[in-house]
Amino acid sequence: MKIDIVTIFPEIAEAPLRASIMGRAVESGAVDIQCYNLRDWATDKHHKVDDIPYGGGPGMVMKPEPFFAAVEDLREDNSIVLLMTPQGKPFRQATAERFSQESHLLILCGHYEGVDHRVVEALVDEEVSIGDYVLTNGTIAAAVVADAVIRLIPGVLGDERSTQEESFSGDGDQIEAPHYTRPAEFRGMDVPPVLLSGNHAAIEAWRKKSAKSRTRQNRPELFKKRHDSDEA
Ligand code: J9T
Repeated sequence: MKIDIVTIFPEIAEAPLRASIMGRAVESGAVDIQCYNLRDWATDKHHKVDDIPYGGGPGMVMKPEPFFAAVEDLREDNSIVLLMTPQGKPFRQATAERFSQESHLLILCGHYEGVDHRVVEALVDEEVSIGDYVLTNGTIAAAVVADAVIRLIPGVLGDERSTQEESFSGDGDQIEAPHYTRPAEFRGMDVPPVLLSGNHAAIEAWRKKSAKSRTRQNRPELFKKRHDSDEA
């Protein structure tokens, strides 16, 4: 898979994508990631990428020309063009799964003030938001999408089972049970004895019950959705 990120801050996207699991995914050839500077497609002397808004109001709007030139250079036959924006559709685990099946993601990063809407209308396949908050720039959001997608590419994680059994995957809509590792007792806090019992059925039952109560506690809206429709 190939992921291209177009941003005015390529250095913000580079660092997280070159380290740890994503760095290894790049080195192994499972994914090819390139970060491009949008200013390289600005044709004026000052490499200007924004301008004042038509209709007035505060702040600046990102100009269409550099985005059009960048996409025309980087787009391929099978590309999906994404724009990171707080006005986008919510990015979920199911979205990451869908994107992980694509051969080329071309991710455009906006600025918090906005992007000329002709970019959205003419170039963008999907506007994507990583949550209901505003960032200074979409670059960190692009790195979030790249991370969530890359770890789903077969072979990138050692243990494929870990992506199938985790929060939000499969029948999803529930968060995971708590995890523990050694030591069994730490500062007077014990690991739940069932996890040391070797009784796999009892461990499974404990995990189900804990997942349910943690979902109720931390994600009441997910809990309600799941338990309105079935009695799991
Ligand atoms: C400027 O971009 C953002 O602020 C942004 C992008 C994607 N998702 C968000 N929630 C915010």
